[in-house]
Amino acid sequence: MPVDATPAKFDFRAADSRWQAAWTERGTFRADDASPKPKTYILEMFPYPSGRIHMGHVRNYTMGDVIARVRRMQGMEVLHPMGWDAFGMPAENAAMERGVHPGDWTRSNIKAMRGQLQRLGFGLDWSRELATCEPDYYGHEQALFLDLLDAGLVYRKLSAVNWDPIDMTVLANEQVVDGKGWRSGAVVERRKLSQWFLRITDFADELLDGLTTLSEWPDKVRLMQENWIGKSQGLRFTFQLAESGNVISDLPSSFDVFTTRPDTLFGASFAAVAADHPLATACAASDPDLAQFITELRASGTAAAEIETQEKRGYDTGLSVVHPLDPSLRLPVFVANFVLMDYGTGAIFGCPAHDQRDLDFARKYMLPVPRVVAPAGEAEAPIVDEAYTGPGVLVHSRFLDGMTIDDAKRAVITKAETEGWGTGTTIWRLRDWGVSRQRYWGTPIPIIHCEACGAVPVPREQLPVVLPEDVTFDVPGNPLDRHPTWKHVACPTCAGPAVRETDTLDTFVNSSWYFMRFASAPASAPFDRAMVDQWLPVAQYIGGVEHAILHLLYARFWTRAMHHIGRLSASEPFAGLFTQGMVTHETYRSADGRWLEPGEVGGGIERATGEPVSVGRVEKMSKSKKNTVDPDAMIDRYGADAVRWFMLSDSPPERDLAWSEAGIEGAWRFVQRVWKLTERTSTAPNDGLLRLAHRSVAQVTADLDRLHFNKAVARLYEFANGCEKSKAGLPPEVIDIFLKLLTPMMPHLAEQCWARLGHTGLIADEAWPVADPLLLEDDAVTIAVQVNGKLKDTIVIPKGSSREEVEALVLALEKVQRALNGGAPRKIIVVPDRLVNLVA
Ligand code: ANZ
Ligand code: ZN
Repeated sequence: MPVDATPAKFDFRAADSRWQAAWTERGTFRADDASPKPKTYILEMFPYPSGRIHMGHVRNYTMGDVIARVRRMQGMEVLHPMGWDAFGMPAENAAMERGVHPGDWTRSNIKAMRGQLQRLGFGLDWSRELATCEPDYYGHEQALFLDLLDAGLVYRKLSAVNWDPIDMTVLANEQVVDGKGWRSGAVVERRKLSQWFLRITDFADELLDGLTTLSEWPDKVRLMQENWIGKSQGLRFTFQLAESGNVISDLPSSFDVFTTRPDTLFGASFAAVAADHPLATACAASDPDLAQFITELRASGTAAAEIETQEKRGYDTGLSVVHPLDPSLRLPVFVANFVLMDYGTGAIFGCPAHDQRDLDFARKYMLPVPRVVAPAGEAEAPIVDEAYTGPGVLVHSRFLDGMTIDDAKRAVITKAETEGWGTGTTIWRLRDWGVSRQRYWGTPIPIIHCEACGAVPVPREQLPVVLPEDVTFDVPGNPLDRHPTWKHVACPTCAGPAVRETDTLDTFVNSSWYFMRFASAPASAPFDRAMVDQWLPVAQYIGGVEHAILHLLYARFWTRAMHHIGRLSASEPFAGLFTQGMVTHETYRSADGRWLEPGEVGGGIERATGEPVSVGRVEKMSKSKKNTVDPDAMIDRYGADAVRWFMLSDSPPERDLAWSEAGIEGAWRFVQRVWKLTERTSTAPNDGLLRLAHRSVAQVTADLDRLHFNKAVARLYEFANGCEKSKAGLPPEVIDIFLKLLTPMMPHLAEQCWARLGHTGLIADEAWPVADPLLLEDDAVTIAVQVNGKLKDTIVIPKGSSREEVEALVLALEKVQRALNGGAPRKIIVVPDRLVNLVA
């Protein structure tokens, strides 16, 4: 393929499509399962096919592509696949709003977005593309669900759920915002439904311990997971109800509470149970006001985060309990809105002085606030509106007085255990994973319900259970439920009339194993163990921090569950994780307050009206604020490489990147500068440029290894500057190195220049350059070594050596040891890269 050697400008329109075609034709980025090379798996979180690619995707996939291309050039067999997280609500919303079928909507979005990704020239193995909404994916998911069922990791239980009365679906706690459905905005209700659960809590310990092995994960993500799993040590103990005048039938004689602060037991001033607690139910049977109160609590929001912010409300049952450490003390029993039924035992003792929720509650219901923990000398300091949760020793606590919090905890636990009223326990914040969704566009749960036989798994030979296509969305609710025929089947066990489960699986199930299917996709099984073992764990996973908890935890659980049932060897799915920042942009508003798109604004003026525009904050690109920039439009204007380059420049990858016209134009100019550079070849040796080239190799390689893309970009600018400054032309070795380093970031331009220089193969197939240590010596500095200000010696060390390194080297010098008479200096003054002065 000869390249015209003369055009003055890089023609990205021709080059982009030409090289994309060349890569496809040669299968350049196909991963070979049988390759003898070391294997590595680079993955970006697969997109939801919402309609169009946005800049956030471009940034995410560009980063992954750079890593994948570098690893390939470094001689590894790289798996870098792409697919579609294709089930979920938006498709059903589109169906409801616009009457399109969710399948048609999804598949046409996939087609459009695939085209967009291909225009960016990502080195992806498209032969492994998958979409979770196709039976050849979700059918295997159904098989895995049945495997987990067989292994006892799936169960069904009646459970209270957050019910969105408009979307007619169950919401996860995190989908409830201020007591309202995150999408519909409807006030969320509590309902009891039979739901399927996965036993993620069986793996709580493993999931927590496993975090310590994930050294290539951001600390913040590990911490978020740790908090989500929420292991706490505490005491579970029994409160005996005190004798009371009015006899309520069916009243239990005691109830259990859970506390993480048994040390504060003498600071208790009340006990409280959740609205759904059996004690509350029993009392409500003969107390209509309480029954009314409970109904009100159920109607209000139930997400944990929200309960934190709600006003504390309680109802005094009139009952009281006996204090376990002093039978002469009594505590009143409330039903309270801030006590959750599904945490601990659904009941607490309240210690207002040392728990903010309890304090708010105590102030409202005028309960005492005795302090029992205080820093030294503050035993009598009153608690005002802030509970004291800091360190200190126990006060006003009889046998505990003077103990530290930890000692007092142990003392109370020991006492409870010896006296038999409580036990030390570990409890977890993590709940089992409820996977039932009352939606159409998801994986059908492969279960058949029979009056006689109960819940019967669909026989494996009948998988996949395929979603019916003929469904309607004209009324809210689940179309599978009201489909005339789909759900009516014969029971696999007794052949009697039975109905299919009409709930579908949470879409997080789809994304919990897609990376396994990428690694191996036989027709007859979800994946092949030997094949998956070759690729997993993913070496580098890249995605948004919004998935730091749920997706990553579920994928980790699924991997462990698969490991547990012997389907693969890995126990963690993602060895390395990187969470990239968002792409942001200025926002604009017209004189009359409308949001304006960037394209509607020019020179501070709204193009259509000529009115001045107010420039708002720089925010995450979003459709609602109209501050998005369409990747396609930018590729049309500047070409794929300039867009890719800009996505990597300017900001560290974990930070937000502000899209700007100036930024993309700068990238565009750089493309043209590179094009010009390749015109200036020469055969004359140039030692300075050669050194620059090798230094750049060392730096860019190290930067990319650490995912410091912006630094690698800056090095390449430096490298290009150096080349331009040189009066003579560029020696072939220098320009070759430059183009190779550029390839992962600007692959089309690099290929075009490579061909222009007369090479016949692809630069993508070239080996990554290796720095020659002899040419890196520029990086050494000579340091003067003084003792008491007098020069004793000089040493040559790498530039930028740390104080510790320098000190160690200097102290080992014979001349220095002699000058110090073998003693240690009193002080060492280090002027980095210049001198060291030892004061004896
Ligand atoms: C008494 C106490 C005194 C508490 C004190 C805290 C501070 P973490 O750490 O998040 O696990 N609690 C227990 N079960 C609850 C439930 N079902 N709903 C609401 N709150 C509940 O939280 C454990 C603490 O949260 C427990 O320790 C209990 O209050 C409360 F100075 O017991 B504590
Ligand atoms: Zn049956």
